Amino acid sequence: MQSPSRVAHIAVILVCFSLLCLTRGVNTLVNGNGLSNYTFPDNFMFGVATAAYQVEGAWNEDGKGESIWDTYLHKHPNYTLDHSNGDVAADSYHKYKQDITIIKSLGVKYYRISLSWTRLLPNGTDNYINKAGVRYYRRFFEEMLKAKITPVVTLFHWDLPTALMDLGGWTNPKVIDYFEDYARIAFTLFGDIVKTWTTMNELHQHCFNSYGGDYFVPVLQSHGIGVYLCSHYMLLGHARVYHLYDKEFRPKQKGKIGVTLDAFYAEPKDSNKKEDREAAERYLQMRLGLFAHPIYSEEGDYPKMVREIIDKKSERQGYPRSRLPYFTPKEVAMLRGSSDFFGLNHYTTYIMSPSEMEPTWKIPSADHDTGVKIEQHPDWPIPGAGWLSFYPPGFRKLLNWITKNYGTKVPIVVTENGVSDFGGLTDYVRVSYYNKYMYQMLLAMHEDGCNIAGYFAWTLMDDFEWGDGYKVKFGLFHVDFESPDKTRTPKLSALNYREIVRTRRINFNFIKIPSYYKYDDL
Ligand code: GBH
Repeated sequence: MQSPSRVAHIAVILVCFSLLCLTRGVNTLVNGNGLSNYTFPDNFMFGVATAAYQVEGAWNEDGKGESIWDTYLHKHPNYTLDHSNGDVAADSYHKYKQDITIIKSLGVKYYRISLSWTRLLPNGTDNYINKAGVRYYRRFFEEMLKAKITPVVTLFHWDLPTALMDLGGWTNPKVIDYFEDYARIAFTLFGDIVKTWTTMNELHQHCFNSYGGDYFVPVLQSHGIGVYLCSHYMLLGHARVYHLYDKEFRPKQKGKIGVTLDAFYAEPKDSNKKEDREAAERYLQMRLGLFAHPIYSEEGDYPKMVREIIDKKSERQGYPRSRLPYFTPKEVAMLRGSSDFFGLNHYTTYIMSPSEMEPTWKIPSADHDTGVKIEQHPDWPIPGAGWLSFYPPGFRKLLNWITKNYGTKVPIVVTENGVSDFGGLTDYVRVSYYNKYMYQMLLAMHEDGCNIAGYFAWTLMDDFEWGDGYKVKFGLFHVDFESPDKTRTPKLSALNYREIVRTRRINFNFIKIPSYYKYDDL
């Protein structure tokens, strides 16, 4: 038996110790005023992002040609949740000056947009250039310049010219030539103003959902073959355009060019289980490594694990050759190092465990090749779109995974991050999401040594969200889609972002978040 005084003594020590732990815990997060202890460096790029089809509207105005989204949604109006399409969207084609005004009000210095390929080249090919399209982007860039906002421009954010889809889209290697022609036009026309380019947005989402599945148009559903042809030729298309810029334009225009990849982070379902940890790693390699390894790794080419899995499965399934095409040594070399930054889009995390087969999988398919059962964690809230759960630590872990695999030589630029809800100006969930995700990014920068150069919030304003139509909202600004003016109104998250950009740190007390939205345990 211990004496009561000794017990009391131990209790006091324990209480002091836990208090110390507590204050330390809070301290590393924020100081007494709710301010993050870490700050963003002065040269850190803060921006907002949108994409042409999601905001521009004016789908057939002034000579614009049709993209796959125009064509498919007109033919299949019920495809989207609310039977909507991007015909008008936020009408940025007419309201781009308002857009610049609201971006200015946020204090961010960068605006990431994408060009509509068919607004410039209605047929997809450069034998005919649409002058009205050229004028539109020209004015837009000039206005940005006046407002001291730097454009960051994506050449391809999924709106492939229908004329090229009819030839097989990205499963046809010839499309690479047409992509290069289009890129040359864009660099020639706008390269005096535009100094940061990304070739393509989210090759993985595009190929896996448009070619490998049915989540994106044109719903090709070539689950095991088209998905990899698309990945392969998009990668080559990216590399081709990188070198085009590097050789023919960079010497004079002196800009930067890269690519944007996307990844959900993958947590093992049970971190004590080796097979779950392996499943999570396999998922990351099969989805992100597939695209990142050829570009950012020292040795180039597809990750060995990916190569082996798909080769073996293809053989067992009786295919005469692997469903994942091979790069020639010259192509491996052309891809390696073909990006000046690591453009990363990140939204959420899933939990992983191994599986041979699931009821929804096809054979062959990328899912079956990967052999991982992907689930959402029951404890992580889902504030809007069903696929997006709220788990800030996944962001830091993903940034670390990228750093571990590809090093710190090439800076990461977070080209998209954000959360959806079902609308409203008092968007506490979004305030909380941005505070917490950006804080995880600060930790990755300051405590883990990740090289992160910039961050773009997705998205500037409510937009057309692909298959979800207008049902879910990602905007910092609300858009009144019913009004002819498509009035833009700042949400709380816009005010909060402005404060982060202004002070270069996160102020968790700037907007008082009702405890229901805080998700303090995450
Ligand atoms: C980004 O992609 C896009 O770049 C952007 O255009 C988009 O508006 C934004 O996110 C917000 O959605 O992957 O099978 O679980 C995110 C792509 C595509 C991710 C569909 C979730 C759900 C189907 N999203 N996906 S699945």
